[in-house]
This record gives sequence, C-alpha cells and structure tokens, in this order.
Amino acid sequence: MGASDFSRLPHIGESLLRKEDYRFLTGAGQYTDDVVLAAQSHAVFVRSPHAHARIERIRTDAARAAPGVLGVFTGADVAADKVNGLPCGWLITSTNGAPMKEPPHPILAQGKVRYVGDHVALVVAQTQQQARDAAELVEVDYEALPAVVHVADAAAGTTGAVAGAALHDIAPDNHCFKWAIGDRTAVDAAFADAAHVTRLDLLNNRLIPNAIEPRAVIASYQRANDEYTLYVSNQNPHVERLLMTAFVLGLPEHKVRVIAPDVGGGFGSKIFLYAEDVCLTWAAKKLQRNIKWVADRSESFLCDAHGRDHSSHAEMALDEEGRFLALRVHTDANLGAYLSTFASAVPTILYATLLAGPYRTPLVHVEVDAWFTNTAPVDAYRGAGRPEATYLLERLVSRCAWEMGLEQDELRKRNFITSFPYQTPVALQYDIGDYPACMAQAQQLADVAGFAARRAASTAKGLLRGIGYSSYIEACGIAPSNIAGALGARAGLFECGEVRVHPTGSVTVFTGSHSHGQGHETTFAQVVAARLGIAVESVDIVHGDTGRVPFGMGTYGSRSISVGGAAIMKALDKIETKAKKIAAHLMEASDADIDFANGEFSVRGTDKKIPFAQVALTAYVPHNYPLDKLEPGLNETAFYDPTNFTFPAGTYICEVEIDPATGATRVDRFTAVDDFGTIINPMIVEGQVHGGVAQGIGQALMENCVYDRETGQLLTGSFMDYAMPRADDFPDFKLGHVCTPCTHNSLGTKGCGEAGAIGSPPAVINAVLDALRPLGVRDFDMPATPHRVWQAIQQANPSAKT
Ligand code: MCN
Repeated sequence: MGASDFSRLPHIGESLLRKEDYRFLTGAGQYTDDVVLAAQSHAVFVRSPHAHARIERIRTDAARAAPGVLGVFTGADVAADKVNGLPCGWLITSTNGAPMKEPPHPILAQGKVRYVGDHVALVVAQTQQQARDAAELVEVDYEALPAVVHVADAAAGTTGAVAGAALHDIAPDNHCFKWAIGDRTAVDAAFADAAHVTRLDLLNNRLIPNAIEPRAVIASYQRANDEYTLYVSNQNPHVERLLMTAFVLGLPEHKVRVIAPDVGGGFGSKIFLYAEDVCLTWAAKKLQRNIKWVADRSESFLCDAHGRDHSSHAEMALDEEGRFLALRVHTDANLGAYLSTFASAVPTILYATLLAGPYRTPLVHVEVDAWFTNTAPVDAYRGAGRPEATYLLERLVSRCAWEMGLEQDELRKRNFITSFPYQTPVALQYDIGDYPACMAQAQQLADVAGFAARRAASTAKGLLRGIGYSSYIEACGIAPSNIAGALGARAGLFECGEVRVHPTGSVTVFTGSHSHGQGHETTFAQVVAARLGIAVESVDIVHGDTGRVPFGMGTYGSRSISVGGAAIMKALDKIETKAKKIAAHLMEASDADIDFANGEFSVRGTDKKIPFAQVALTAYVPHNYPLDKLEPGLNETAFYDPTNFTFPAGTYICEVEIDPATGATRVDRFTAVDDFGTIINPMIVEGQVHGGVAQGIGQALMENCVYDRETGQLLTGSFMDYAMPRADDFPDFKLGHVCTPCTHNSLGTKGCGEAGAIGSPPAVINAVLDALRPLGVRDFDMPATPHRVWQAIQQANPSAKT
C-alpha cells in the first residue's frame, strides 16, 4: 500500500485518546522501581567527590562488616573478572586518517576518577538504607589532580595552568578527534569573493536531562538455567543487551533477557549502556541475589549523560542580494570524561550534516574538534546534534539579515530550497519539503502584521519587544544501515515488527521501538487497525522486552513511526498477502481477484465477501484450507531498513517582552508550523511539539549546567540550581502543519518527537536579540536569564544603568 492510500484510511489523522493513559493516570503503570523480586537486595554506588584524582587506596573492610551487607566491589574486582569497559557505538575517523581516541571506560574506576560522580565502588545490602550506610564506610584515598571542564581549557591539559589535567594516557592532549566535512578549498574561495561576510561566535549551553523517572535497574540471575533478567529504565533494550553481552560481560546473548517496562521519559538519556546496569548484572551472579538500584535525583544530575556543550565559530558568505554562497564552521565539542554510547556521532554525523539547513547554500565546510574534560559524559539529548546545528545556523542567518538591513523572514525566503530531491553539500539528500509554505503559515498564525503595534504597546509600558525566527530542518530515522556503517556506525539502523493475528481476529503487535511517553500503544494500534479494518481496541502493542519482541533497535532520533511503523506495515503486507490466499480458497476464487478493504475480503466483480475475523479463524482452524500450499497460522515478522532519513522541517516564530530594569524575559507568543508528513494522531503530535518547544524554551531561557572551572564540581546539581521550565513560563503555543508526505516510507510520515526542541532555541534568542538590538546588544549566549539579559543591557549601553 502506498503512502497516499494509507493516509486516507480510517483512524489515520484521528486524535484518538491515548490507550496507555488509563493505567498511567490511575497509578497502574509498572515502572522499574515498581517491580519487586523475591529476596531483592539493594545497590548503592560510592562515587567520586573529585573531578580528577588518582585513587591511592580503597578500604572496604568496614563496609563489608556493616549490617546487612552482601557484597562490596571495586575496580580491582571488575578487573580480576576481566569485565570489559563500556563501548562507544560510533567510530569517527580523524581528518588525518587516525581513528578517534577510545580510552577505556571501566564500569568501576581503575586507578583514576575522571569526573565528580564517577563510579568507584558498588555496595550491595539487604536494604537500601543498609547499603547507603555501608557506602559511607568505604574509605578512598585520593590524590587530587588538576581538572579541566571547558573545551577552551582541555587542550591546555598538558601545559600551563592546568598541567596534569590529561584525563587519559591514550589522549595526552585531551583531544579525541578532529573531523571535517565539505570542500574547504572551494569554501575559502567563495569567501574571498563574497560581497558580505557575517561572523558569529556562540556557545550551545550544556544541559542535564531530567526525565520524571530517574534511571533504575533490577538484575536477577537464575542459577538453574544460567540466565539473567534485567529490568531497566531504558529506551532500547535489545541494544542494551547486545552491548552488554557482546562487548562488556562476554555472556551469550540468549541467556540475558532485558525488560524495559513503563519508562517515565528518557529524552535520549536512557539510550545508553550505563555502568550501573552492567555492575548490577555482573554482581547478581556473584552474589546469587536479585539486586535493585534506583538513582536518586542528585545521582541523575551527576551521572546521566549530559547534552549539547558546543563552542563554535561560524561564518556566512553572501552576495549583494543576500544569497548564501558558503558557510564555514569550526566547533569544539565537549565529550566529557569518557565516550558514552553515541557521543562521537552527535557533534559530527548528527550535527554537521544538518548545517545546510533548509537553504540553498552551495558550499559548506565544517570542522569539529572533540575534547575530553573532567565532566559527566555528553551524549544524545532530545535532538542530538540537530538542535546545535539549527541554533548555530538560525542565529547566523538572523544576524546576516540584520547586518544587511533585511528582515529576518526576507533573507530566509530568498534562500529556501524549493525543488526536490535536493542534494546538500554535506552528504544529506532531502526528499521533499515546502519551506516557504511553513514560513507563510507561521507568519499568518503569529500575526506578524500586528507586531509593530504590539511593539509600540510594549514600548509605551517601558518594555522591550522582539520577534525571532527560526526555520529548521532535521533528519530523523537515521539510515540506511550500510551507509551509516560506512560512516562509522557500529550498529544496524533497521527496525523489526511482528504482527500476530489471533484466531478471533484481534491482533498483538511486537515492535522493536520503545515508548516512554510518545504514545506508541495508541498510534501504532491506529496504523494496524486502519490497515486491517478492525477496531483500535482489538490491537495491543508490546514493546520493551527482549523475551517477547523478536529484535529491535529502540527509540531515539524520532524514528519510531517512520521506521518501526514501516516495519509493522511490511509485516501487515505479508499478513494481507497470506490472508488473501486463505480468503480466495474460502470463496473459491483466484488470489488475484481478491480485494481487501474496510476489514473485508471480496471477490472482484461479485458480491462475495467475508470478514477479516473469518479468515483469521480459518488460519488457526484449517479444516477448509489449502494445507498443501499454505502453512496454517497468521503471524508475520518484518525487518525494515529505510533508504533515507525523513526530513521534518518548519518555521517557528517567537515574540518576547523584556523588562529592561530587571532583564526578565517573557515569551509572549510562540508559533510553530511543522511538516511531519502524514500525521497519524494530531493530538499526540501536538503533545510532542509542546514538550519539545518547552524543552527548547527551557534551554533558551533558564536551563544551564555549570561546573566550577577550577575544581570541576557540579554547581548546578539540583533543581535549586538548575532551573526547569514550568507550564506558567509559556504562553499558549500556536501550532500549524504543512504536509509533504515522506517519499520513501509506506506511511508518508516524518518524525515529530524532537522538532520542538530543535527549532525553538534560536527563535527565542533571535527574539531576545531583536528586542535588545536598539540598545546596542549585538550578541548573546543562552540562557537568557534575567541576570544575563540585564548584564547585556548594561554592557552594551552603560547609560541604561538603573
Ligand atoms: N507521530 C504521528 N505522526 C507523525 C509522526 C509521529 O502520529 N507524522 C506519532 C508517533 O506515532 C508517536 C509520536 O508521534 O506516537 C512520536 O513519534 P516519532 O516522531 O516517531 O518519535 P519516537 O516515537 O521515535 O520518539 C522519540 C522522540 C525522541 S528522539 C525524544 S528524545 C523524545 C521524544 O520522542 N523523548 C520523549 N518525545 C518524548 N516524549 C516523552 N513524553 N518522553 C520522552 O522521553
């Protein structure tokens, strides 16, 4: 079935209420911490108080002797058992042909700690309180070493003020890789001839993901059959199992079952294989006990992989009419202390390839230096590279407009790509889109025409008002596997779906995607119900269990409906093909004459028809059945490896009002027009955009992870110091949609889960700058806290002091 036929099916485009919400809203969800196993013991980790230190000695005797303690383990125990370090899933090759530096990433520190919160020892006791008390008794002698936390300081790790701050022997200059894409010579030549060049230095502030449910693990070992079961709050249980068994513990994969039950949000931070998961699995066998660990919020701040943290210099060359000729970017990316699972892909493949944006920039060159620092590992966080690319490009584009005396929208319109497919100079080929339509609808919804009057009204109140634009494009559902493999991916990027039709015609679908807030149990059921012409209530979706789902790559990069859903569509094709054969037999017709629509099989040109349920029953009660030609049963599995990414795009417009006396910035209006192709469930998609925009505005206005530059202590280690946005920080969002269906998947969908977080930060900061420009403010780094805005006003215009 083609994408356009699919989009016309019943249920597609219907805002059905979420099936899963009954259990969530009535407290019947089953999160990892809700799972209680027999004789369950509890784990607590002893963590490094230093950002960088040599471990001189660890004394565990007192802890071992404490009440209820079952075991205390250190790096020495892990090494003795030959447990490997955590792997990185993406190999980046430096411009000089050398592979990136991949230092060991032990699950318990070996000889050195490299960030505050690094894992030093594991204490297991009968109760959590006993484990906490015993952990206090583990004595560690440290020799503190100098620490680096900023990329600007990382290179100085061997010399100067921070000599001795080389984290890993394998990377004495703290440099992990230098990577580049694009034609540098051609870009330089274009700059030499340009009529205008705009330059910009900018920081993309480091963020700490904060899912409602902190990470949690329960590991269990069954001696009888030498099997493990791991419950874990995780976004991709099969990948977790593969990495843990094949790379770290050396266990046979089939002996480990990983279950990610209900998961209370992830936003990327639960994609990765973490030390805690492996430590517990390893210790479960050693102690022959079920062990649970649930992170407290302070641990989440310290040890969940952080996001963003780029420092960039960008330059755009333009002709007299404001047409983009070339873009040149250099970025320093902070990787933190160790390479987390997908860390190396974020500032490279997922970032630089998006820097053409929705524009016809014929030449782009991007160079990225990636650095180790004494901070928590940095990895994918909602958007993963694409928010960083969009922030850089959209800030630069607005600045180009202001420097050339053009309106922000005008410059964008002059440069939009308008014909497809479009090959960018940075590898990606966009299949389809309509960027001018997104801009036009956004301008209309945002009432841009009324902005001047609103600005005058703000001025009359002594307030500043600004409008900011951001036209983003992003790439979802990273693919195909063979090309990603050639670019360094160490995993496949397909998805798997199994459709099990039961004898009564109801259906259970097993998907390799994982839902942790995205509503898959509803939208995937809509897809299946639409295709089979059955009730949505007759379809159940199972995910998150390696023991039930054949295989899966999990959920990240807004891939689930476009890759996971497409795998299910492929399985449904197989179901339909087989069911037609059964129907043909029952109606004594040829397979080729059978049509299937609205849940009924009919013989073309006759009034003969039978319902789907009758065919299902016949498949399992094959009395009148072509047993010589067809197997009984109606159960099909498919793997789908996409031929390209999907490319959602849109235009966001933000209006802010600023009180110059305090610097307080209020988002007064926010409009988002997105193109997600065919939409399965508009209500769920709007919820995704709301959440993403809230996260993006959070980054732009308040969220900021700060480490002390000298000591490497995390200064924003709790919600008292790390400001999270709340509902009353936002106006009602105005949302609109343009639909250009994806050309290469059977649903016509494009991902929607990250767009809001990608498109919104530059719209907000461009609005802040638009408001402050009359005061002489030319530059500004996120987050726009009142203090920083006030400072910017004072520095730009000392006479404005109040
Ligand atoms: N959808 C649709 N029509 C479309 C596109 C999507 O109806 N054209 C529906 C999908 O069927 C699905 C939802 O919208 O129910 C999101 O789909 P998709 O864009 O495919 O994204 P994923 O399901 O793969 O979710 C991943 C994405 C990412 S990468 C992050 S990070 C993120 C996000 O989703 N983390 C979230 N949204 C989140 N929402 C919640 N509540 N919690 C998180 O941790």
